[in-house]
Amino acid sequence: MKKAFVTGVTGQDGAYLAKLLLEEGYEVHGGVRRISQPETTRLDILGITDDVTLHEFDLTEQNNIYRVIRDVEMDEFYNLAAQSFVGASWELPIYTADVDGMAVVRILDTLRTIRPDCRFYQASTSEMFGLVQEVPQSETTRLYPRSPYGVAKVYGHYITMNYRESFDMHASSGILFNHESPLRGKEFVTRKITLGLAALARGGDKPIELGNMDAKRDWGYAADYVKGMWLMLQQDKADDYVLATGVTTTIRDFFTFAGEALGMDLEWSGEAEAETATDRKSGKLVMKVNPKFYRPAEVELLIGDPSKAEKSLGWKADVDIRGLATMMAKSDYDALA
Ligand code: NAP
Ligand code: F7E
Repeated sequence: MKKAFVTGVTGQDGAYLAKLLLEEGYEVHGGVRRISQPETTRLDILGITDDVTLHEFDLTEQNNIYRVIRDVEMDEFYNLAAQSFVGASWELPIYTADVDGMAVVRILDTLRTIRPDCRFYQASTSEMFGLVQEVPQSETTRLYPRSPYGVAKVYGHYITMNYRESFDMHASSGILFNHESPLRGKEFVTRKITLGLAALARGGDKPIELGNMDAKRDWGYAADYVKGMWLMLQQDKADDYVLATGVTTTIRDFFTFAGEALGMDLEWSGEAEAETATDRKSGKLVMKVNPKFYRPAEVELLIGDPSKAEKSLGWKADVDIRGLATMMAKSDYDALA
């Protein structure tokens, strides 16, 4: 039986990946950091909490990383843990650099020293493309990060390549475009929208306050994307791969699709800070812009070219943007029953 270790196992991707690995017959171990109240909600929702062996694990602590790698003796190591919220990274730039950047070399160097044959996956991101230098973005597109988060992830990405090339380690990076699900954190825009719309559809009257409505993202479904991570580590040779849908959508259009899934008929008016959305059916104001959610530097357009992953891994995103918005909106609506 193969043994896998997943950092960030309590996060969105960690939970879906743990479920997939269990289905594939792995013994699954996961890292959780010490918090005042242990939080396994996502594993509970997927019904796998008792099937995953949890270890106290913090990316900032070198000797803790060393001991976990020594004791678990894993065959595959998936590094999904991170300070993953771009918006917070301007307030926490040094912490984000440590957790999303430096921690990657802590893990790689420990693996190199005591477990060199373990396969390694690094959670790289489309945020590294930032101010995009090419459309669509692929594995060879020049990086131009626009946030402390993106900059830290560039380090994690390049050090993964460097350890692969320097020490012949099986270390791969998945350059994943945005992927969402009913388990998505509440601060990310898709979930913030579907939670807010569900509350409005259930009789609430609080409009959702958002920032830049014109930003475009290539959004897929998280459960599809963790399959791609696993496939990367099943290849004979390690490499880097973009996972994306190849379709880009504005925040406004995602909002419209989610509203339609809950039976709303939205009327958009105004521009920039004066933009609003009203539901014609109920007459309720459902969205207004609050500049507090603008970012110091924005990533305006992301659209990925997943052809390498499709060809080499046989991977494909199955859920389209309407399917995703509908799944998330209905899940949040049902949870309020
Ligand atoms: P998430 O839901 O925010 O999960 C992040 C996980 O990291 C949580 O389990 C969190 O633990 C853990 N963590 C944070 N700081 C830690 C630390 N110092 N030590 C140990 N664990 C720590 O993120 P996600 O959406 O699943 O994303 C997974 C990975 O993919 C992240 O690296 C993210 O940057 C990257 N990524 C995500 C996307 C996307 O669209 N979702 C796209 C590209 C790349 P707590 O539960 O205690 O907070
Ligand atoms: O923002 C705009 C915001 O926070 C998306 C992470 O998983 O994907 C994620 O990062 C867009 C941005 O995700 C609000 O300005 C407008 O343009 O949902 P988000 P993100 O920044 O794209 C990448 C690939 C990762 O790697 C990250 O870990 O939506 N936006 N109004 C807003 N965003 C938020 N959060 N809240 C708003 O009110």
